[in-house]
Amino acid sequence: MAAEGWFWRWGWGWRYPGKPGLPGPGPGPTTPLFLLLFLGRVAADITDGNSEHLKREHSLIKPYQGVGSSSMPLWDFQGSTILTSQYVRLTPDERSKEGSIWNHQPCFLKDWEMHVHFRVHGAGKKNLHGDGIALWYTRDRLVPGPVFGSKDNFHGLAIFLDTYPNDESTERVFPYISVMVNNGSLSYDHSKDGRWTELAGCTADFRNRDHDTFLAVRYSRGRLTVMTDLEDKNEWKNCIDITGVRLPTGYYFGASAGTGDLSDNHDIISLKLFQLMVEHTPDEENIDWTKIEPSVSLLKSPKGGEVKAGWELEFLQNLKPGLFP
Ligand SMILES: *[C@@H]1O[C@H](CO)[C@@H](O)[C@H](O)[C@H]1NC(C)=O
Ligand SMILES: [Ca+2]
Repeated sequence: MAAEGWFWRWGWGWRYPGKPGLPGPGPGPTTPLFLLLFLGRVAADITDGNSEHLKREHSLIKPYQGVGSSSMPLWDFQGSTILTSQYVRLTPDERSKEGSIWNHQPCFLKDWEMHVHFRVHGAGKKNLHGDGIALWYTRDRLVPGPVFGSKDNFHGLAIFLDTYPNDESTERVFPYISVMVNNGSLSYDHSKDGRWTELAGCTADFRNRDHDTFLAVRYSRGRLTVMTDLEDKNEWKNCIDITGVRLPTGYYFGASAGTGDLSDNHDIISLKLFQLMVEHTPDEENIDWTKIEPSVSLLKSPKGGEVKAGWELEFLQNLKPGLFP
């Protein structure tokens, strides 16, 4: 477990991109043993926040040039979405609104990290606000629908920032962040907050904060990680970390939001996409990544029929005797 903790401190300890002057990632205060063991792999894995790894064509950054313009659009938007100089508002704090913003170009990066600067705020008191934001990496774009303002039975990845517990029997504390991978066959059950289709999730207190709130999504070598920075400390906190996720290249990034009887302002301030410098084996390089079907390999535990995420098993397998000198 120490290795795991160190890995994240090293790779994610600082939310440095976009905040000039912050120290870059450095080895955390843990044992040099792990440093030696993991340095090579980790060093290849992290984004260093360099502007050269920022992909402008997949990023949404102030001033929002090339958004919705007809000549050279980088992003398209629909529904209730409005642009100001300071933010992109997907929905206002009004009932029954839905809006989205979508990258114009498909993304062909195999390994990437998206940093999302967002705000969810409104006049509603506790549990009288909704519904939330969805972040997308999907085959289809700009199609309105019931899933946080976007279409259901989607192909690809969704990250839901759900502010309202529709399922009254839930023990979960909201706001709640969850991820879902879909090949078009699954439907998001809004009345259950997507419980049956969710792969992993965490509680995250991101609503009505008086400072900036951030989320990061990393996808690399089948590993999907979601981190949050909600406490104004410039530190990433782990929310979701699963492996066995297969996503094709050539899908679109997007963000959408919806309100119903309850509402909120759902704002995106920036979306920054970083290319991760990761090597792949020739075998991996040789397959056509655009043909990959979105899927997740969840492993049934032999005991209770309980579903075990791939990473748990992988972690156990990695604890072979002799690995640590
Ligand atoms: C799509 O996903 C469902 C459920 O996860 C699975 O049963 C089905 O085989 C998948 N279809 C394809 C074409 O991969
Ligand atoms: Ca909900």
